[in-house]
Amino acid sequence: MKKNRAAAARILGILSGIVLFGYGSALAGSEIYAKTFPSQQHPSDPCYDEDRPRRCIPNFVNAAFGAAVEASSTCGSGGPTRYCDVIEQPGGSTGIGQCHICDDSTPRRRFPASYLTDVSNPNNVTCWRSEPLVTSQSFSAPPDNVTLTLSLGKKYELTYVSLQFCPKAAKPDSIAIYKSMDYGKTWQPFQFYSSQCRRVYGRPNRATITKANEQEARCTDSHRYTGGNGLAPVGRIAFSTLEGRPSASDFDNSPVLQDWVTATDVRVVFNRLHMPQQPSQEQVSHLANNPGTSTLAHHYAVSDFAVGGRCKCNGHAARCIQGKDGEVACECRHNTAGRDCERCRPFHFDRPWARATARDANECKG
Ligand SMILES: [Ca+2]
Repeated sequence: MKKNRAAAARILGILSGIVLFGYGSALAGSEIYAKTFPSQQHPSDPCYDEDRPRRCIPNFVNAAFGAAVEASSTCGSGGPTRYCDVIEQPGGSTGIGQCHICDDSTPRRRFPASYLTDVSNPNNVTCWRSEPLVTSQSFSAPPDNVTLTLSLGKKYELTYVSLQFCPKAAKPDSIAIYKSMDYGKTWQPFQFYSSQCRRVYGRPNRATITKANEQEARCTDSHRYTGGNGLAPVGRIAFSTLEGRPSASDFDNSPVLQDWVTATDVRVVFNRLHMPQQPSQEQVSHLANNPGTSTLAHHYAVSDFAVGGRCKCNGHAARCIQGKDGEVACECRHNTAGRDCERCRPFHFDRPWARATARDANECKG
């Protein structure tokens, strides 16, 4: 019934066009048709409110989900390797638990980087593990760099970056997060974690962010207090990109922060598993009885690497789609064009391009 009524109305509209303007050109008729039935022009398009353009944004997603991560080190990738669990002991100290074998050629003993971005199921935690590390006994020892690189294949505006560490594994002391805005050509610091910010990264601990330095990475030791101390067996770090940045409440009008949250790639560098410290009497005797096992417990193990955000379309698209060339791009509206709808379509330069805001879609006009 509804359909019939709509069809009848459409015919009436066309007729009224003809009646009003006589037997004008087909173009004039179609223009009137479009104006008479604006909702028919963009049926259920979130980028338009009837005929009025309005800001539209893609859904919030975990952009890392299912994406490929490149790990600089993976336990068992070069053949069977022994590693050991870290266990929490009464009193808060940690010790060495059971030892196991990782081996990339045996399904149950594999810990590939793909386990960082697979389905997160609390009943079946899948972990990536690095090769066991050589422990450093001094502050001046070289850092035990292990790197994870995630390529999103498209510009995103990120809200958070989080890492969930595996049960029965050490939680790293010093972690650096970098981002790229040009598909991995250049990188810039995003966030640092360390119990010794000044010493490891040359930055103050928990520095205050002002309007003058909103695009600067901070260093914090806060990760030490979420889930225990630096060697806690379970833990998570979550970096909120806008937290503590003054213009976050006025994001629409802050090109600095719009730039700050933009990334095509995210890189995590585990710089130090833990700072050298005085081992407990118990650990000393354990090491004496089990030579070599201490080193095997020193590895990085992460069960989930998540990156929350939205495909970046500058308010001019409601979704991103994969083109025939395999590239993901925004489905641009408002007469915009480009992978991120970052410019006006040809012949639509009557007003300069601008990002859509809540108030104004800033449609390009021809
Ligand atoms: Ca996993």
